[in-house]
Amino acid sequence: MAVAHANNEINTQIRPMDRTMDGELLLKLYRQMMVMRRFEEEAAKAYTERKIGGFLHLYIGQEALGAGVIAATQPQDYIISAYRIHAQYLARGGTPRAGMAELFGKETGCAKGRGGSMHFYNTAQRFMGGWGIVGAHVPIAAGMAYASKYKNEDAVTICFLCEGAVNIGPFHEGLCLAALWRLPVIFVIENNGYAMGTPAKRALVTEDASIRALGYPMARATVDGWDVTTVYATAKEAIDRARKESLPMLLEYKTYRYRGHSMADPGKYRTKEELEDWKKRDPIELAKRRLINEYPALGTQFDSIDAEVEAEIQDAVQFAENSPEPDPSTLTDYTYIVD
Ligand SMILES: Cc1ncc(C[n+]2csc(CCOP(=O)(O)OP(=O)(O)O)c2C)c(N)n1
Repeated sequence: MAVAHANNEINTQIRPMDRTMDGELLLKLYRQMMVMRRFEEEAAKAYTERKIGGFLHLYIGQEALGAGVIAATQPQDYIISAYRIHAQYLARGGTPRAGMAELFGKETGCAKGRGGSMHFYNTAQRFMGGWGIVGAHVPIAAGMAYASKYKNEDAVTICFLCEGAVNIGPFHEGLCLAALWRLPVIFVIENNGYAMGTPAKRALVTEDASIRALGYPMARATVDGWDVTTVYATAKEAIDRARKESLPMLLEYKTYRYRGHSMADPGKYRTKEELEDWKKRDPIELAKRRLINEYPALGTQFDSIDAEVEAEIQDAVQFAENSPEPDPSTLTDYTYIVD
């Protein structure tokens, strides 16, 4: 992947690249993607049993992005995201227990049961949420990167957003500030093809949302987002460069969500064939095939990993079920009034 900044060549396509990945890391990412998927499948089940209220947006199908990008970060880096965030939270070291308890609205949740599906937090690991207003977190990401730069911290901010955000005003405000002040921030567009029921091709004007970077200008790339090794390699290159040169980038991955926009959406705006076609690129199956073919010695561990993941997720559900509700007397804690 070639990246460039103002006054340099700005790449328009991703070139073939070395996707070799350490086998142990690939196995770790396979496990992580399994945790993400089983976590959300159980969440969907609990939602239909009315154990979870509010909205529930699932990431199923997109797992290679959360896993691959976050694996390329360092502990001092910041992550901020929109509302389809369970998987990213898990990739950043959040536990299935605290995540599931948050969905169940319990005191033991990662936002003490106050946030729910869209507002997972884990500030200890610099996972800064969880934002429901489309595009509104983009300038916040620029602010976080500004703070790191101001404090001479060696941190890069990763801002996940989806393609529906790239027509929103704050997206452009955030990118403008990031380019103007040369901030170490990677805006990661998870282009899953739809903003609710609106296909990207009916809203974006261009096929690649990363084209929006040209107006500032900043480096950009559009990459296939279903092979975790590709995602990791491209994200690592982008993040390393942002850290070294203190520069922003707009990095788009093409992906697909298998489920509707939220649990309330049956997804009738797309055909079964389209969905089945994408499932052939399933990121977890792809990682498994790569492990079997490229690391046969490691590829024998799937059964025990899958059983371990299953136990971890069932434990998380039990933990959430058994945890206490927030005490009503704490209703106004963590809220504030501006006079
Ligand atoms: C400013 C704003 N406008 C409208 C909404 C309602 N809304 C919630 S999600 C969504 C679609 C966003 O699509 P996209 O950014 O592509 O994310 P995806 O759901 O595909 O991950 C809209 C319009 C909102 N939350 N914020």
